[in-house]
Amino acid sequence: MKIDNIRKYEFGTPYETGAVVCDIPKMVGIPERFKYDMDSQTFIYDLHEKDMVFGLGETLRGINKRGWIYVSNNADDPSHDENKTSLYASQNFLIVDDGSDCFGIFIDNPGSVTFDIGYTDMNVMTIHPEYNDTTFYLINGNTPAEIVKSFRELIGKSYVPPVWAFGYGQSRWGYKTADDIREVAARYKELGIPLDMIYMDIDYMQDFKVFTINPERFPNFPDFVKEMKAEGIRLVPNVDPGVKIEDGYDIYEEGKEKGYYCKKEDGQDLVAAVWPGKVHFPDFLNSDVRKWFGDNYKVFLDAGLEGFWNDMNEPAIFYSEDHLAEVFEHVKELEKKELDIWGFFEFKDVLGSIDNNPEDYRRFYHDLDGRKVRHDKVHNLYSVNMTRSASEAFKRLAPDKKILLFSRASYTGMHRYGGVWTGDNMARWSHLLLNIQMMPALSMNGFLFAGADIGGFGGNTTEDLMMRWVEFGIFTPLFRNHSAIGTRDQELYRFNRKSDFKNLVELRYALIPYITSVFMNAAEKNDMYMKPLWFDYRGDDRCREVEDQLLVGDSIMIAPVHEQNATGRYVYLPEEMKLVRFRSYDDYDTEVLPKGDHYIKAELNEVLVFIRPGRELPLATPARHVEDLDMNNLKVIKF
Ligand code: MIG
Repeated sequence: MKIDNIRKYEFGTPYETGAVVCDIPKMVGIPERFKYDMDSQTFIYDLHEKDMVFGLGETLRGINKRGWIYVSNNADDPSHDENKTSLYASQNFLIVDDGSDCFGIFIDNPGSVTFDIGYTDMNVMTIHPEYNDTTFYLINGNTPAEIVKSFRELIGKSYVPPVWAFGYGQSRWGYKTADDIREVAARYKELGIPLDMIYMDIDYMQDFKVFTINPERFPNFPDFVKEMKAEGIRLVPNVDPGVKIEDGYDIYEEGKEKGYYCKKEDGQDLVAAVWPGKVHFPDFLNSDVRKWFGDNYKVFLDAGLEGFWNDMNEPAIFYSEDHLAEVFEHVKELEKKELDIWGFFEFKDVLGSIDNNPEDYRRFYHDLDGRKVRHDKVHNLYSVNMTRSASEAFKRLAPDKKILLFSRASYTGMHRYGGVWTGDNMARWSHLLLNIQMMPALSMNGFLFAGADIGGFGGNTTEDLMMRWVEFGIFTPLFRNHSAIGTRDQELYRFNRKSDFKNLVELRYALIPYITSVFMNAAEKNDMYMKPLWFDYRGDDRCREVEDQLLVGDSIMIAPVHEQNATGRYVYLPEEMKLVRFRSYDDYDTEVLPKGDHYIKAELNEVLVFIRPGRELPLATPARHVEDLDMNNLKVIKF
């Protein structure tokens, strides 16, 4: 394929990241529109007064990224505060648009890349890769939508999950035994709340060893998988990359013998610690290692499992053996001195440096099929290749099956192998808004199958936050309630307004024909699943500032309520639309509203959907499982 509106420029010696699937001829010189500062190896663009910046996938702040600094450097950081610069993902595609002139750029560099988008100077965007080795793609087009399409052609088609993965999933860190899971299934069944998946977190493993199942907690595991499937529920386990160092553990020993782990400068395998205790990291950047790790999924596939979530693949490091030794040395020195106040802060900083330490990511190497590379230079590719390893294994081991697969960390290119969830958010209203604002940027970057932990992962949720979050989650392709061990229980049956929750989840199931058709269309035609209003109403300056309403496909707009105690909200209509205020799939009222600003009531159990002129919204009759939906017998609400 040749895409003639894309210009490609190379700096240094770029790595084969696998992000791009098309051959684009190389240009010489500096990318059009940009200045380049040789000394600091920085690309500079003067922002126009009206420029908006869209993209960068799973990042903090709003839909318009202007006014902050973002660092693509996959990080396991559970505090997603506004002042942070890195999350779990690095998706280096963005669009600059002033309303008449627009262009896109994709920075293909798997090391750390800093995007200063009007942070240092409100009128300047600078892009600075830590290591020079970069392929810079400049994408021209008449509209943001056109540019997205070209970019997506460049990076290849998005992952499509099995249809049941569009159902509702219940997850929680802390379901320890088969009986815990049976209980969850039974409670949902009792209330008649639809449910397609129950996720298994790390507690199912034997001593947190990858590809093991604790036989006491889960006796006769394949039978249990069958039993649950007969109930219409698929079990989806968490998979972590680190392999526990333990003599006699077959996977550890095989990887050791074959030299499949990431090595330090001196050739020794890196020793890091994660959940299993001390582990080695498989070198997923090597094709033999990918095949080996992937083949291990056979035990899960044989047990009847059809879905997986890849966690901790930034990779997260609780500590490395080497750095921990340094920390103890440092602490011993401090102990000898009498701590003055600066000594005290030094002491605190030393302890704070133990996990996810930048130095540790410079301590080990990959064998990129013959090219030895220090980890930090290709850091963001680790998750891609872990997910690729699974995806390629599924093609070999279960060629006729669609497998659900999504990952925590990501980089461009991983969208071909799996989806993403957005990691450890908190039970905060601001994180519901963040979820809304991340979704269109994920779509732009090809991550169509995406979603957040509904209700919030960390902290204690509340019934109203959960309900509002479900009301947004019913529109996200991945619709999963997940929370951390130690937090308040948040399965929907834990709350008082059980019938409202049931109505909302049923509404999701009624919407599945629409959701899956928008999804498939986006996957096949390289379109977006969720879009900012601006993308379809570019002439309308009022849409520049709409940060909490989204278009889902071409037929509807949503305006989720994301504020505590609100019984309505302001909504901007860029044209006349038909409001459908849902209380359940068959209990709603409708009203045609003119273009403009409106205050619209939405009680705690009500969902606002707006149908665009000439469009229609199909609704199925809900069922307890996706596969029981009658997709041919649909009711439609037309406008
Ligand atoms: O260090 O497996 O983001 O979803 O529940 C925490 C336990 C490890 C992080 C994941 C989260 C999961 C948790 N994991």
